[in-house]
Amino acid sequence: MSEKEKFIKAVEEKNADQPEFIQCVREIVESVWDVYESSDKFKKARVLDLLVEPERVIIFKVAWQDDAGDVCVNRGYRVQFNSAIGPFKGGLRFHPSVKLGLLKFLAFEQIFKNSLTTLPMGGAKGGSDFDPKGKSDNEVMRFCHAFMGELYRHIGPNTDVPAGDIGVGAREIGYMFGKYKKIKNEFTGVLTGKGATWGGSLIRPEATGYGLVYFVQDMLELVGKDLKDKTVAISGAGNVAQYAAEKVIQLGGKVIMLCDSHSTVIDEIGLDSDKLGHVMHIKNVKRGRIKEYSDKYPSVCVIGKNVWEVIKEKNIKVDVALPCATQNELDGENTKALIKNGCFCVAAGANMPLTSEAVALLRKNKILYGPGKAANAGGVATSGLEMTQNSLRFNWTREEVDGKLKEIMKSIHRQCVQYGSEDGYVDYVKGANIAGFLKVANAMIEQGVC
Ligand code: NDP
Ligand code: 2IT
Repeated sequence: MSEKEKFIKAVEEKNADQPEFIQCVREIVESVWDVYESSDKFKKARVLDLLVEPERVIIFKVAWQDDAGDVCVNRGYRVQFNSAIGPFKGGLRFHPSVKLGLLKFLAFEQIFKNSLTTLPMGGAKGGSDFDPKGKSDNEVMRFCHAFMGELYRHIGPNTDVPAGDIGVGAREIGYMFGKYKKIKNEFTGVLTGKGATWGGSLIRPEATGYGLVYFVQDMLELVGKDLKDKTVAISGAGNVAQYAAEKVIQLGGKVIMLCDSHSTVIDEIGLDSDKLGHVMHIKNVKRGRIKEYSDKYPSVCVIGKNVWEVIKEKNIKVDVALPCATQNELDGENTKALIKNGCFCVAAGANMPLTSEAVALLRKNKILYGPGKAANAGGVATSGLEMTQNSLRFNWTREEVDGKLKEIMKSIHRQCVQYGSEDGYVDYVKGANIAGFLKVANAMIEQGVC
């Protein structure tokens, strides 16, 4: 067995019940191994062994009462993975599937993503198995207050700055910020994704989706293509999917599919801003299901499967695919169908939305593929810009933040090209992993064994 396989096997044995974490570690180790092995400095410092162990994991009880007065108990987590290049930074996820292994993968991925942004942020992730679906605003508030009633001890504007992720949006950030401020008696930039009138950055709500599409533009430009009149399939109907769709439409692309965890809508004419406004109303205001889209636009087709299954079953032609829902949503079989149907670019709005088999197929077929740590880094990058504005006690305009976001996405793209170009094909997986790794590994070594 090679040294690399021995290393991966040891990680597997130590984290046997954490498949997503192992999947993510394997991908990064496969990419950086040659760089690691050829460096005495990295090997002597055992930098990879140090990297795969989180600095700290916090697990806590969250007790709260529902509207009927019944006691509810959830589990809260914060994985503070690596702070070599800045304070811990990363989102909070509220979803019934949340457990330690899932958050370890997300926090590990975040280390390299944050490194790519060019900003000084370490990697973290947290959340709870709490399900906000079907809960009243008051129940969500009581849960968020109880969650922050413990988390506040472990975070701070110079220590760890959480933000949103699946199930955590502006409403939840507001409740958590209110509780932190009350307990600590201080108004600081301890969370990002705050409301625009109380410390939030303009463009942060849009940033992940917009940044994803800016990254796609950069990928396409390099091969002499653009988004105009291209057919685009987007999975998800939440924060990332909505603003990815908005930017694609602004750039003249045709968004024909969106989905949520229950069904996919196919709108062959393509969404426009009115239709997207309706999706935002259904998902953000009514907190309903995407299938309600057909109540107003009856000509669309609704199918109770995800976007990628639907493309395979109905042989739908798409040029660009943007998975923006969740991890491992796009598997090998559905990727084969995408390729067969002419897709030439896939970029991940979600974190690790492709299975390992799906990624391998895209790379083998030399399809442009932007992995999440590069393509969706615009969200956390703009969180970094929110932290800067909070420190300056100043707010930039929409145009200023959007301009900086575009520049950051270009810089990430350049780093991927620098480290991932091979025989005229840019392997963005390899490029992103090596560029992200080098900065963090060097910082760890410069700080000594600690
Ligand atoms: P939201 O909660 O706003 O939306 C998530 C969307 O994905 C919803 O439409 C949800 O469906 C759907 N979804 C969630 N889980 C599943 C599932 N198991 N199967 C099918 N559909 C599912 O989250 P975000 O848009 O913020 O996050 C989406 C992805 O993007 C995640 O992977 C997240 O980690 C990643 N990401 C988010 C960033 C951010 O700034 N928010 C930054 C970078 C990455 P339903 O509506 O039915 O719940
Ligand atoms: O996965 C991610 O990058 C996020 N959920 C955003 C994290 C952040 O701190 O803005």
